[in-house]
Amino acid sequence: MKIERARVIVTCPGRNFVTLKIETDQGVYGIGDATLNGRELAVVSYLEEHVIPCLIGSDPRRIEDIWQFLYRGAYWRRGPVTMRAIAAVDVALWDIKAKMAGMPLYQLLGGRSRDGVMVYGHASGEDIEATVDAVGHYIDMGYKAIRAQTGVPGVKDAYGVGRGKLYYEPADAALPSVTGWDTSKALNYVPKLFAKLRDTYGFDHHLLHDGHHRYTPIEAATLGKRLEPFQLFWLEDCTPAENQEAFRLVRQHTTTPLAVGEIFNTIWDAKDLIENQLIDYIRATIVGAGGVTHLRRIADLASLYQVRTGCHGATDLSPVTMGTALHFDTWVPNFGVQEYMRHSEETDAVFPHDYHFADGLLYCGETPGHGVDIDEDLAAKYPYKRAYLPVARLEDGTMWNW
Ligand code: GCO
Ligand code: MG
Repeated sequence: MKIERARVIVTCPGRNFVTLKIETDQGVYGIGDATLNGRELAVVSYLEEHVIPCLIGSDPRRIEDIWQFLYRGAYWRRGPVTMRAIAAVDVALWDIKAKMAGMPLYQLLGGRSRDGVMVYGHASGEDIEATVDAVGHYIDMGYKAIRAQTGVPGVKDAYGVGRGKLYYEPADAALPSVTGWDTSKALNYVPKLFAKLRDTYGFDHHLLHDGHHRYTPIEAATLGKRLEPFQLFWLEDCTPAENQEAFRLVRQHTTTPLAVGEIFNTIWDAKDLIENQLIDYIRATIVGAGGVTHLRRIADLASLYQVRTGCHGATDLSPVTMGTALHFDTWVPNFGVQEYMRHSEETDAVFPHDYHFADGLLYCGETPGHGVDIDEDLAAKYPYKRAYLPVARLEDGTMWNW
C-alpha cells in the first residue's frame, strides 16, 4: 500500500483552516488539520515544500515510522509549525488506518472508557452582569462545565469577551488589533465575577477561567488564592509556561487547580510540570502537539502523576481536530474535560462530521476513521483571508502577552 498523493486545502468559511488530505493507491484517504491561527501559510508551505515530497510512495500504515521520520529526520525539532505539520500527517494516517480496519478511531486506541465526553463552553460578557447572564444561557443549553470571562472596566477589549457573539473569534483583522491589559484591575474584578456566579447559580456546575498568560507567578498565585472559595474546575494559563518552574510558586500558594498547555508542542514542554505535579490538567491537543501518536505519550506520562487531560478546542482548531480529539477523549483513561467552542454553520458545512452534543457531553460517532470529512467544492468557495490574532499593550503602551 502506498501514499499516492497528498494535498493541502486552505479554506475560510468564516475563519481560516488548513487541511491535509492524503490519498492512497487503494482509494482510501485520510484528512488531518494543520491550522495555526494567524500563521496559517507557514504550515502550508512547510507541508507542501518539505513534507509532502517525502510522503509520496511511502506505506501509510507505518504511522509511527513516518512520525519519527518527520520529527527526527528534520533535524530541527519541535515548534508550532513543524509539529502542526506532523500532526496533520499523523491524523490523516490514523484516519486511513481506522477506515481500513472498518472501525471508529477510538476502537484502535484501546476502546471506550466512557459514554460521552464532558465539554466546557465559553460564556463571556462586557461586565459581570452580562457574563452572569451568559453563564445562565450555557446552563440552559445543558452544559455541565462553563468557562467564564468578563470584560474588565478600564481595560480595552479584555481577552475572551465575545462582544455579542455566542463564542468569541479573536483572529479578527488583516493586521493585529491592539487590545489592553491591566493586571491589578483584573485581579480585583475577576474574583467578583465568580462570587456572583456562585451566588446566582450555586455550586452544581463546573466553572473555569483562562488567565491567558497575563499574570506573573506571584500575581497568578494571588488570583488562585482569591478564587479558592468559588471552587473552580481550573484556572488556565495563569502565567507563561516557557519556564516550567514558574508554576512551583503558584502551586505553593493556592489549591485552585491549574491547567496549561494549549501552546505546547511536545512532551518536553510539559515534562517538568507533570513530573513535579505542578499542574492538574494538561491542555495539549491533537493539532498542537504532533497528532494522536504524540498526544498519547503525553497523556500516558500525565496519568502516572494523576494529571488529567483537557484538550484545547477553540474555533481555530478545525472540526477535524475536534472529531479526532473526541475519539482520543473517549479512550484516554485520565480524561478531564474537553473544550468546545462550537464552529459556525459555514464551517460545519465544509467539514461534515458525525459527532454530536447532548446534555453537556459530546459524543464521537461510529463511522470508520475519525468521522470528519471535507467538502472540497464548498471549501473552494471560501478563499483564504489573512487574519491575525490581537496583541495586548499596557496602558503606557508596553507590549504584554495577549
Ligand atoms: C482557549 C484559548 C484560545 C486561544 C486561541 C488562539 O482557551 O480556548 O486560549 O481562545 O486564544 O486558540 O488561537
Ligand atoms: Mg486558553
